[in-house]
Amino acid sequence: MIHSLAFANKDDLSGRYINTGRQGFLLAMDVSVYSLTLLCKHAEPLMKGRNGSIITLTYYGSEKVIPNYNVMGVAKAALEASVRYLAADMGQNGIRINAISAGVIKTLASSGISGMRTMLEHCEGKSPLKKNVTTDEVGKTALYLCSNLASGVTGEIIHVDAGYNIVGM
Ligand code: 0WE
Repeated sequence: MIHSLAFANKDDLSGRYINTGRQGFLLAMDVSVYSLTLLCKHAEPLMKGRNGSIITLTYYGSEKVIPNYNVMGVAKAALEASVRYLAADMGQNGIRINAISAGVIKTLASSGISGMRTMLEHCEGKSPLKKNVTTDEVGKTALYLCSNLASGVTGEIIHVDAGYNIVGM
């Protein structure tokens, strides 16, 4: 099962995080975090004893402050913690769950986010592999996590970001 779902109000993805209202906060957490827990609850009986694999998508804004990512950064931190607790719950049924922390990717959806071009150029220059990752590269890691090659991997956050997250300066 692939959980690839997130939402925050556009107003909550700019300016100061401190101004996030309760409704916007709860909406982002509900759609972006709780949805995974609820999907897992319903998937568990279907996957039980069948080597199930669950994947969710996250982003570096959960670990470090990325300008304007704001409430989504807080939601992704909660999502990553959820992956660990869900892994502990579902391990007994042979179900694995992991997150892919993807680098910034140029897509139709991301072109609507202001400052995206600057972020893509920054990541390309700073990452060890000196490039932006592609949806294909994220897909290949998803295939690995779904496959028997990852039979010993659960509760993990795997970065697919050309190494961007390891660089300090
Ligand atoms: O997780 C995301 C995108 C999440 C997202 C994007 C939108 C835009 C349109 C959630 N909700 C909405 N709601 C909308 O109305 N990313 C990792 C991509 C992303 O989004 C950003 C980023 C990056 C990177 C927003 C601000 C700053 C950086």
